[in-house]
Amino acid sequence: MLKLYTARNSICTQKVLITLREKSLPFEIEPVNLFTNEQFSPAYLKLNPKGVVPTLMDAGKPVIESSLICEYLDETFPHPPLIPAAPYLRARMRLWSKLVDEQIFEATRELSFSAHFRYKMQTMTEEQRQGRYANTGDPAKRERLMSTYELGVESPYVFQAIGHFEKAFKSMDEALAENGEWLVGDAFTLGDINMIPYVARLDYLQLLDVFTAERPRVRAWWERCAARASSETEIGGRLTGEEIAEMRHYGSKIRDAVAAKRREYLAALR
Ligand SMILES: N[C@@H](CCC(=O)N[C@@H](CS)C(=O)NCC(=O)O)C(=O)O
Repeated sequence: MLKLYTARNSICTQKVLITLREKSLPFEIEPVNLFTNEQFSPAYLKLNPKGVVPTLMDAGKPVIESSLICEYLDETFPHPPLIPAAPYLRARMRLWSKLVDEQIFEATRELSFSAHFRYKMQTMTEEQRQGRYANTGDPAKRERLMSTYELGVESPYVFQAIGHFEKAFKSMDEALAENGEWLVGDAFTLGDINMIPYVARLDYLQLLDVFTAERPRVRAWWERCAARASSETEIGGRLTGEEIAEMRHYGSKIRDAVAAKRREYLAALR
């Protein structure tokens, strides 16, 4: 049986969960609590040396990095296919996972931390909080975490996040203008799955329409994706009412600031 190490409400894991569900694969969940630093336990670091979730275990072997896990699942369990057959479309599909891995994951993390997780981090002991910063082993990540914890929406990383999302939504709008319903070719693929959790998070934080109010094609794409059984079950279906209410509550508080920073970002473009 496949086993998935994950934390509650982990955006990176959600794309893996959707992929598993689209393929009707049975799996079991092994919970990792990021707020007590379980991701840095020696046993977990052996499986995932980066100290992050998700990790998929297949026949006792770890597969890490959510985009790679999704591709691994598609190659191992090819039906229904979620990677296009044509090499050109595969390359187009991978542009979306590259975008997420290079920019959109961090953009979402920074928005979530500045809105919401910084308050959860206040419930950690000072020792746990310092442990989380120190254990990342990556000075750039540590700097980003500390900045969003301390400055919230005023962190410069939030401004960068807004710029990254603005560019991503522009690219999505262009892809949908060309393809119609989905981001790559004429079928639902890992291209769509890669973007779903990050758009869902903005939606829960009440920040999505800041970027999509004037992008009806993207809104229609999101409605199609959100209505899929895999997204409903694996994102909303795994959250408690309290978790959803918290995201809405804290996200709404930074909404005006995010909209103002987006206007500032757009005004600086020539
Ligand atoms: N590129 C990795 C990122 C994984 C990642 O950062 N996961 C987050 C949860 S969504 C995590 O485990 N964070 C724990 C930490 O940073 O301490 C992937 O896509 O698998």
